[in-house]
Amino acid sequence: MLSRITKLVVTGVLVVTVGVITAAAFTKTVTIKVEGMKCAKCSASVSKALKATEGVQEAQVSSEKGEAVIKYDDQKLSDTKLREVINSTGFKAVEQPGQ
Ligand SMILES: [Cu+2]
Repeated sequence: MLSRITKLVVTGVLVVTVGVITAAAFTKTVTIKVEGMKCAKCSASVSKALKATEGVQEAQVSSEKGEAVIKYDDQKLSDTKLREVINSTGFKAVEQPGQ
């Protein structure tokens, strides 16, 4: 029979493991092409809007590449919502097949 302490430790390890796996499973990274960004101020405003969105964990926006690389929580957000956020800043998220 397992001692009480062993049971507690096993339960604790399980909870942490499941938590880590769950967090990783719900994190998605997407690259969205953005039209209309001309300088660092443009990319900064897109980046700011994205980071202010609940569920966005990381946003790297480049005006030179014309794209935004976004790491987000799949449970809270969708790519459609991210495009809406980008469009709301006055720039245009380009629809890409297969995303
Ligand atoms: Cu600009």
